Amino acid sequence: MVIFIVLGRYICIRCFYKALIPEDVGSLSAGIKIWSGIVMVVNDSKEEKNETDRQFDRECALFLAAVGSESFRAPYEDACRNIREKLEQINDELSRRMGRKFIKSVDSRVKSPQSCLDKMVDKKYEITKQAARERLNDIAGVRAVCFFLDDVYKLADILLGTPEYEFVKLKDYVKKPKASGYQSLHLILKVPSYQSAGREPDYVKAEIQIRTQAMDFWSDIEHHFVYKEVNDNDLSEVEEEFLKCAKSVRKIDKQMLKIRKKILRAKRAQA
Ligand code: 0O2
Repeated sequence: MVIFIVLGRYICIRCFYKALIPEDVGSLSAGIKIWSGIVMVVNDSKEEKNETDRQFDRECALFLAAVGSESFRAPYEDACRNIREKLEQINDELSRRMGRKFIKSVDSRVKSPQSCLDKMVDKKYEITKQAARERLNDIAGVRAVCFFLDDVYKLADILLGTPEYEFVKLKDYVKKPKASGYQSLHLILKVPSYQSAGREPDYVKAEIQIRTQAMDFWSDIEHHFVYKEVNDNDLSEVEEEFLKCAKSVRKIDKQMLKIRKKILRAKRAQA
């Protein structure tokens, strides 16, 4: 479009100067005609763009209503509840066996409609509830925070061995942290939702993030200040600092594990 405008202006100016020469007076009106033609093309394409924007806005509004509806959200609420109950059972059982608390805390949420929409737009997915159901792994999200590094893997193994759940994907950002320094183990599972009694359960995807306290501390702060921050400022220096902290978190987690093992050995020696 910019090329059209520049070309149009050039033709008009040329025609105008040519019109100053008595034998070429027709050029001025030709120039004006060309210019008006270009203005019309530009206006038409603006109209088209506005129509595309309006269509997109309509799709988004429909999507937000669908994804915000009770019928869409209920199976995900159910899946979160199901996982929380399972984690509670695991925690009771393992804490008793280990003689220490196994899971420190559990949080869950169903992703907000706006957050679903932002992710769909970001990932250039089709803006429909069907696509959201199929492509978003974390509409139901549960976070389990453990005390020690090896607990993270122990918990993941137990969940993977739960017959009720269907395995979808495992993302190990503990072994291979993200470029930001983010560490966490993500387990994506299909979890049953018993919405209507007597019927076969519906399965929906849920993401379980398992991490240590130290990883959680880092992730919470980074999420707040960098990850979701739309910021025009250059954050590279801050990101560099976060990366350094992530390395420290890694070290601390390893040290804590060593300390726990040392204490255990000492206790056994005393017994
Ligand atoms: P929110 O608001 O926290 O929910 P996928 O479709 O699963 O292949 P996805 O979902 O982009 O791809 O997977 P990814 O990169 O594994 O991220 C899933 C979630 O992990 C994110 O969800 C964040 O919660 C968290 N996460 C990922 N990278 C980072 C990071 O660099 N820093 C922090 N603090 N958290 C991170 P959402 O939906 O992006 O955000």
